[in-house]
Amino acid sequence: MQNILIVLVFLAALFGGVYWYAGYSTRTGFAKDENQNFIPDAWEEKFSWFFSGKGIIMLLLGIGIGFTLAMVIG
Ligand SMILES: [Ca+2]
Repeated sequence: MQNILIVLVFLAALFGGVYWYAGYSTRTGFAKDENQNFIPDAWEEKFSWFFSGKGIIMLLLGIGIGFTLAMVIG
């Protein structure tokens, strides 16, 4: 269970970092974002599901972390 928790926390941090970087790089003009949705256009073609599913992905990770944390603690 502890390994699952570590993986989930790692994924949440990784995804959070990617979402943050997408917003940061487009806002600063570092990445091309012609349609102004704060997702680098280069990523949008292949990973649009990853951004459109942001809410549900982070929600599921949060639930998963809460569940495994409860199992680990007690
Ligand atoms: Ca875009």
